[in-house]
Amino acid sequence: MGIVNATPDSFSDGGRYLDPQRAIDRALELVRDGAAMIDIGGESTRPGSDRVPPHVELDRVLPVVAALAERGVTVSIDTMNASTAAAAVAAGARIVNDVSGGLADPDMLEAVAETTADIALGHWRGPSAEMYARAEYRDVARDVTTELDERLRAAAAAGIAPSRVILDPGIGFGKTAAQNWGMLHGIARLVALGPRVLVGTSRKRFLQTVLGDEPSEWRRDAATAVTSVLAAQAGVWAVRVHDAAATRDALAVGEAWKAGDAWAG
Ligand code: PMM
Repeated sequence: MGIVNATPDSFSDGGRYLDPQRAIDRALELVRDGAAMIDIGGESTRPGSDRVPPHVELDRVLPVVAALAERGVTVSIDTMNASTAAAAVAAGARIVNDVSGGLADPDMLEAVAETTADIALGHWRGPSAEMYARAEYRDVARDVTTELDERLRAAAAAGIAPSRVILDPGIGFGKTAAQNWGMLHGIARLVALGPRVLVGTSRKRFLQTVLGDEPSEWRRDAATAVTSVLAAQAGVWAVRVHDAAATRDALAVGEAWKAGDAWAG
């Protein structure tokens, strides 16, 4: 899943793709680089960021969603607003990606239930401005899996079958760097729950645990590509990345390594 943030302030690509034509061009480039789908966002969720009004978010994303859907691209809409989700699906989006797992907007699950779109439910313990205050876990992989199971049940109660649900552990959301690594280490527990799993590590701050302070974009993309391979090996369905080419190459290397047993004596 390739990322295009049509925002002025996202963590990594903020300001680059606010202009719809630039966002569309970037998305098509990601598809050429091997992305199977494109996630479009119009509201930054970086730690400490404030919410934007839904009409501002919608104005940013709708022309991009419509243009890409028209070209046959599988589009995911990254939003916590039911009204934005519904409008984006009407314009051709196939996945609603809600990092709050349907908790930020009480109308979200019902709005998606009325469509045929899939929904990605992220693990979330509150708005970005205050999320680190809630970063307490006894066993992060177990606790996140339990909380996402509750969101899966809430979706089912609203009329969204589990086959339409994708679960995301919310790397960087309400978790310290150590907790993010603990979550990735235990990702198989979430995979075992059943629904497809999506993981987003791309260029995130916790990678500095291994990269050190102020790593270049190139080094963050290389580290992300490694997480993509390890996620795939753990049974994860998709990874959300800024650099589709690096992840595509890394996944191909992982596949070749696995296929190598055909040549072993
Ligand atoms: N992370 C961000 C935004 N949207 N969606 C999903 N499903 N999973 C994520 O981990 C996730 C997301 C924040 O990162 P960005 O500012 O680089 O887009």
